[in-house]
Amino acid sequence: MTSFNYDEYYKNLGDSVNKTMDKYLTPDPNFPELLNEVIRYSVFAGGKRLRPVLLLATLEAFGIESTPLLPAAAALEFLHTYSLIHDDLPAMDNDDYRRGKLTSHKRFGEAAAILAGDGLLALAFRAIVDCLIEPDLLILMIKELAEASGVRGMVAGQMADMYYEHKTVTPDMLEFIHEHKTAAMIAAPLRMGAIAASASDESIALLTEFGYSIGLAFQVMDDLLDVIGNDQELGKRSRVDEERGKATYVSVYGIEESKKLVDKQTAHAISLIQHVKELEHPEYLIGIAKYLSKRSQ
Ligand code: GRG
Repeated sequence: MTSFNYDEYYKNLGDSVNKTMDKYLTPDPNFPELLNEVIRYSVFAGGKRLRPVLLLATLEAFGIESTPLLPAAAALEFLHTYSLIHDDLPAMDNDDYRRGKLTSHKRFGEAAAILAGDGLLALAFRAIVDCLIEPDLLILMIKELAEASGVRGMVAGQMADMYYEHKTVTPDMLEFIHEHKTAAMIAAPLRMGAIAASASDESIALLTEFGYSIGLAFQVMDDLLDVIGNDQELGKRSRVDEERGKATYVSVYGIEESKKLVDKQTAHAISLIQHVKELEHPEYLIGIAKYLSKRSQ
């Protein structure tokens, strides 16, 4: 018997997401070419596709065909890309590079980058409507996406992150920032997948906690990679964080405690998955949790 190849499985899911996004971004001669160019530059700059892959893997873990929900997967990545473009702007993190390439505003100018981000945010909600699923479930999925990305989710986390710059940050504040800025958008695909699968409230709650746990582990790992990663760009970002007076898990807890926190959150997440009764393939989600705790980029 051949063993299941996780890398190939996740890569195939990511490829399907790329193809779906490509369809939504076909150039249209009736609209400004620059807008599509900035958007395509940012979307296809080499992201990991974590959020859409989490959605598709959740659906398949429940034994559900994921293809009809590819527009929701694309929506998650469109939204994520908008957040990165805006996060890099001079008014926010003022970064020159992302994923080893010039940031959108450095390459195309600030106005074009702002508009590309705005366009992607709207495109996310346009795309998700194309999911082939019962309308009452789709409405709940759209609500999840809006909540996770909006004023009670990512935008609130980003605001708190800016507000606490150059201030003394307690562990509780740090948790608030990252629970909202990063983890909410990682828990969202799990909740959306569970909703699409008509999972029980108990299972949705377990998957939500799984999402927040791997989301926090992901953020701690991100802070660790800034300090101990090989990538020059990542190293540069950590200096920028320091200059801007941003608290990170490493600055609050230190390297060794941060590594322990990643392992603790990952182990907790994996222990929760065992209790989600309806899952046919819990290993798809356990595999992602393990991959994230060992990632090098
Ligand atoms: C502008 C409203 C608004 C929000 C921005 C996502 C975000 C909020 C800021 C990004 C800052 C940052 C580097 C956070 C650390 C965790 C994180 C979200 C990393 C980027 O996500 P990855 O690693 O990116 O999934 P790729 O490049 O793989 O898509």
